[in-house]
Amino acid sequence: MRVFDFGVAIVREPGESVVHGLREGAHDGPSYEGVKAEHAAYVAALRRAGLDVEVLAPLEAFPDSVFVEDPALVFPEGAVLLRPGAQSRIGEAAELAPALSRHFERVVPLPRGFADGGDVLVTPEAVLIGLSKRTDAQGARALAETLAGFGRAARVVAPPPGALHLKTACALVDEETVLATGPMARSGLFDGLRVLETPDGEEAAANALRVNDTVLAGARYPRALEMLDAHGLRVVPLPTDQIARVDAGLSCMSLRWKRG
Ligand code: CIR
Repeated sequence: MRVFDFGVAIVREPGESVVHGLREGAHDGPSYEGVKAEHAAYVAALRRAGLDVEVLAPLEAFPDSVFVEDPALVFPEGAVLLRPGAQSRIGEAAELAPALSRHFERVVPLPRGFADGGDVLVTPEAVLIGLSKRTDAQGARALAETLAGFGRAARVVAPPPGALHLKTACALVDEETVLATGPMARSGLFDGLRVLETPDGEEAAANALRVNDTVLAGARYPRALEMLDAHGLRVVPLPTDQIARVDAGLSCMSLRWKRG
């Protein structure tokens, strides 16, 4: 089984409060209708890729709760309820617990520290846990220990600064290849993997998502799409203009796994 072979996904509808989602920088926020439309296109793409998608109800009290990948991690062996590093997001994990308990016998809370799922990249060789403003050393170590209990080898890494999350700046696009921004490509984190570097000005394309036989990628990055296509990948361009306004990309809007 490849690490990007998935049969099931959980997503959450955006609430109207998504317009107040966290963002760094002074640009305008997204519109609710815009995020809703991008989310709908994303869910449709997951279904076309062959996944059963469970759609959870919006949570107005949590503006960023559409980004379900940050408060939890899932593997065929079980789920981890994380402790997101942004104060406004910490309660999102408990909100996911009932849905995860319906699907998994084993749902383990992160015992200490802070860690966001966006900082976790699964490669065929290991699970990489990137330190960031959201994932501290204590949380990263605790997560590595928790994953060891699942029989998963994990490695804590220190990515170059500048990206919100590890997966803001890289994605595994096939079993041997990572798509990454320049700084991430040169970081030495991906020894043993081929690295495709995002074209200048299209760094945000690195937040792509391989799902079964397709790569979901931002439609606003034509040169990155062309590069992925030239690499022989089946690419599905999706609109990301609105979610980009709250510092998000395609990896963070779903929890995905293969039924055991
Ligand atoms: C946040 O700052 O937490 C949200 N506005 C965006 C989260 C995006 N998640 C991700 O890249 N994994």
